[in-house]
Amino acid sequence: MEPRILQVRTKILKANDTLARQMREKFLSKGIFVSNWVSSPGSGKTLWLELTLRRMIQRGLRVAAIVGDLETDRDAQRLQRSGAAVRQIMTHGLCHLEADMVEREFNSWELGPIDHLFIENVGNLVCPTSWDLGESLRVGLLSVSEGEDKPLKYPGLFNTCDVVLLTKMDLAVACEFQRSFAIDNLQAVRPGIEVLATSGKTLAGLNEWIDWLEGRRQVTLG
Ligand SMILES: Nc1nc2c(ncn2[C@@H]2O[C@H](COP(=O)(O)OP(=O)(O)OP(=O)(O)O)[C@@H](O)[C@H]2O)c(=O)[nH]1
Ligand SMILES: [Mg+2]
Repeated sequence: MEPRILQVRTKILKANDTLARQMREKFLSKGIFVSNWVSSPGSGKTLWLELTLRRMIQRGLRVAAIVGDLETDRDAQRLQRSGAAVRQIMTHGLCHLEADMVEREFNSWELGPIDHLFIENVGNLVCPTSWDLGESLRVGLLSVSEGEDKPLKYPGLFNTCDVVLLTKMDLAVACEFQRSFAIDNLQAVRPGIEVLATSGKTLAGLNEWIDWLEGRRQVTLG
């Protein structure tokens, strides 16, 4: 990359990091646990998030979600079916969310107290990597039809995740998915990473996931 372009890019990323740090402190001081969901397009973020929101509401937790897409508010409409407050950000060509977009949306929202704020990022295995959104947890998803090698091919993204959900496990046999190979590859790029196997169709892993996530919130907020 040309030195001048590199300088501008570094400056923009630094400004994003500074804002994201402030946002994280603000969210945590309000008792809000923020998670940023990243994965390739179609790997199951919206379906699993809708199920997560629904189940958390059933458990009496206060939840809200922001979802980013290049175009359409289709995902927001799907997530709203859970009963949660949801906002859609349309990026009109940008392949990731940035901290100031989330901040603007959050500040313009009349939202009561919440326990969890979920951010579904734009589907992409590269662009969201360097953009901190003020989250306390980064959730990666890897669906069984993508191939077990994706963590090795996109180490930048999987390396920034705290937990990875293996999604669409109901299709694992048809895709000849080798779970242990996928887990080994995830461990190679991020040793010690938590991995959970899930299906949005059979609901496999849902209760375990909700328990894990709520546990993380409680530990983080003390
Ligand atoms: N069989 C099966 N299909 C799933 C599962 N999860 C999601 N799908 C399907 O996969 C397709 C994509 O799911 P979405 O939830 O829209 O994926 P996404 O990651 O939100 O996609 P983008 O927002 O476009 O990046 C939909 O047709 C879902 O019904 C699953 O666990 N099993
Ligand atoms: Mg989606």
